[in-house]
Amino acid sequence: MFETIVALATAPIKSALSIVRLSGDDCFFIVNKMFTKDISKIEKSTIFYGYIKDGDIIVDEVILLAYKGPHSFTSEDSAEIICHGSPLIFNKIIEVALKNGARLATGGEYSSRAYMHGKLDLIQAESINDLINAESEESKKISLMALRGETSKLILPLKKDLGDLLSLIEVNIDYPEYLDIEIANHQKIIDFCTKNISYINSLIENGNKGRIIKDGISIAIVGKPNVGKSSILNALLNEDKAIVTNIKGTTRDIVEGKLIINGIVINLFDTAGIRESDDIVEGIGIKKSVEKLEKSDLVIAVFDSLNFDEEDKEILKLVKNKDTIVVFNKSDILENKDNTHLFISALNKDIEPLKEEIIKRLGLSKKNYDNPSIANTRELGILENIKEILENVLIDTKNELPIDLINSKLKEAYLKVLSLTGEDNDFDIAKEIFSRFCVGK
Ligand SMILES: Nc1nc2c(ncn2[C@@H]2O[C@H](COP(=O)(O)OP(=O)(O)O)[C@@H](O)[C@H]2O)c(=O)[nH]1
Ligand SMILES: [Mg+2]
Repeated sequence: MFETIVALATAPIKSALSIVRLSGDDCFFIVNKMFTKDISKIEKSTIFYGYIKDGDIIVDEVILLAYKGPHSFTSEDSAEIICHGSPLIFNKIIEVALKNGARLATGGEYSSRAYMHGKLDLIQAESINDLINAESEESKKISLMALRGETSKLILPLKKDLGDLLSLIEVNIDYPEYLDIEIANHQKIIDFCTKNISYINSLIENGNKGRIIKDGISIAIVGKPNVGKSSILNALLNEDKAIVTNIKGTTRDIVEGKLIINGIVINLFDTAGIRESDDIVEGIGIKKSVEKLEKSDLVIAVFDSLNFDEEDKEILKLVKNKDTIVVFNKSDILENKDNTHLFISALNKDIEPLKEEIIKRLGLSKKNYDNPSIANTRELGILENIKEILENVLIDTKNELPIDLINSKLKEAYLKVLSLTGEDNDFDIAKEIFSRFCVGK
């Protein structure tokens, strides 16, 4: 029994039109009580023109799209009421639906039902949220490929190989007396693991690139005071966002800016110059700089082209474990530039070499944008788990452990594979995922 749920699918603001959605077993029954036409006889989907009414009182003139399950997004009987976009009207329509037996939908409940009825797998469902939150054209592309089921297909070869191996082992264990079946020997398992660990590695590598395209990356600009960090932020953003002066310690708090290079969202963070300081406020800023540096995906470490001193060496120590681009700023005051370092001049907006280096470091080519990739953090985490299990299986197999012991680990890996798309029917996980969605989606 799927209760009929109702929610506003559009933004809760005044606009030309708004959409109120209903879905559930009693959807048509409830709609019939509040609409001037009978929608219960439709075959697949039909558009109606009519009036929403509260008893005998007309609430609004609307267009109503009715979908007979399974020909709907959720697979249930559904309706979308396109009404005039006034909060007074859409709230009233929701109120009337509630009065007639519907209940308010929770966040992501429509998508969750589509998943429960097998219309979408979890990878597709997760992509809906990603699609809504996409901040760049390329990010949208990746999420759309996932929604269309292209990404889920990447799992199929692994699932098939593992399924075949498991059933072969089962047959060997259950029917040892049969001579004409293929033997599940250690070599077969070794071959399976070698092939599929490498396949998973390629999925993870592409997934991480996809994740960068989808979610963007964070870059912290660090260095000692006055080397031109804020000027670099401004030059990259092409606006005067951070205050620039020749007074050391001008930037005290993190200044953020968003930039899109090659379709990738880059979250830039200008930080307070790192140095020994007795000033309490500046000291807090410096602490924040170091924290930001540690959390970012990539660091731009800035030095002055003319002087490199002990303080700079400290900065180099701080970034030694991070993926770092070292730049020498103020190249305009330099007579001879060699090719061994990255020279830029934020003052003259001469920062192309830095932009090129950022793109190079991201390791992205056009190819990454046009192929599906498992770019979701949850899904990537599961792939890492599966890889770990298979690596253990490989060690056990090479040590010639009994096959029935190895079998239980392979089964564990298989369950993880199913959990990628939600075929393991772990509804708690699904619930957690859908709770992050908006109401009405
Ligand atoms: N000549 C020259 N001066 C620069 C350049 N970039 C920044 N400056 C100057 O250096 C001083 C400090 O710059 P700022 O961006 O505030 O440095 P921050 O403390 O590292 O954020 C200012 O007076 C800037 O005008 C550059 O490329 N060339
Ligand atoms: Mg600054």
